Amino acid sequence: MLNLQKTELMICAGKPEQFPKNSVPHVVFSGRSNVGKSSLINTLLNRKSLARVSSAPGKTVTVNFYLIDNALIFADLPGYGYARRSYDKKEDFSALTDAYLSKCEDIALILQLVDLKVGLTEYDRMMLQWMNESGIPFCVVGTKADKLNKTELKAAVSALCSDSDVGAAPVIPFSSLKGTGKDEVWRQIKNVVSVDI
Ligand SMILES: Nc1nc2c(ncn2[C@@H]2O[C@H](COP(=O)(O)OP(=O)(O)OP(=O)(O)O)[C@@H](O)[C@H]2O)c(=O)[nH]1
Ligand SMILES: [Mg+2]
Repeated sequence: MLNLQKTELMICAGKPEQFPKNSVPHVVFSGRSNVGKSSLINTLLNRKSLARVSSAPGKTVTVNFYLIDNALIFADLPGYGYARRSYDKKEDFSALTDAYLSKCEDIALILQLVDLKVGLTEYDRMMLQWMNESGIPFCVVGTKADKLNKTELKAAVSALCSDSDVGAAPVIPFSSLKGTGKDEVWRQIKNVVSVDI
């Protein structure tokens, strides 16, 4: 059994040399700034504030690696698409993400987070197309489900399910406020990672 209590922040990597190389499977959290990546990590690990949740978007500017019970890594990517960031810096951040995604051989699953109220952005589509080509398993996690009523939620989820860039990937509605979707996200992780969770 994976002991979620035994989770530590390994490193906030600002350059590729700092990426961990310990052959532990990685689950990657990708999505635009403010979509809820850090909140999802906290919810999955039953923590209030392990991953820093930002009041202002664009706070996570490093790839943050969390090691869970020496058996699994959660990689919190810098949020993309934050308009107020300067052009140069934005380029830097995507270079860091690119280096990680293209070089890391331990990525077992990517969770692509999409705000259910916002839907797919241009950057989300770029990520989805890259993931489809890479062959790395991925799921779409629709965040902030608590902000939509039943009808809106159904429409938002079915729009994602029928999107050609999403393809056959699972779509999981999620709310960190209510805990909705938490078990389903863990189920998807268990599907691809051969550790006893
Ligand atoms: N209503 C609601 N708000 C949420 C939910 N998840 C996150 N938020 C809020 O959205 C904001 C951003 O959440 P974060 O988890 O920091 O988002 P992030 O994707 O890590 O952002 P960056 O690190 O800037 O890329 C915070 O104010 C959260 O409280 C959710 O499920 N429901
Ligand atoms: Mg964050």
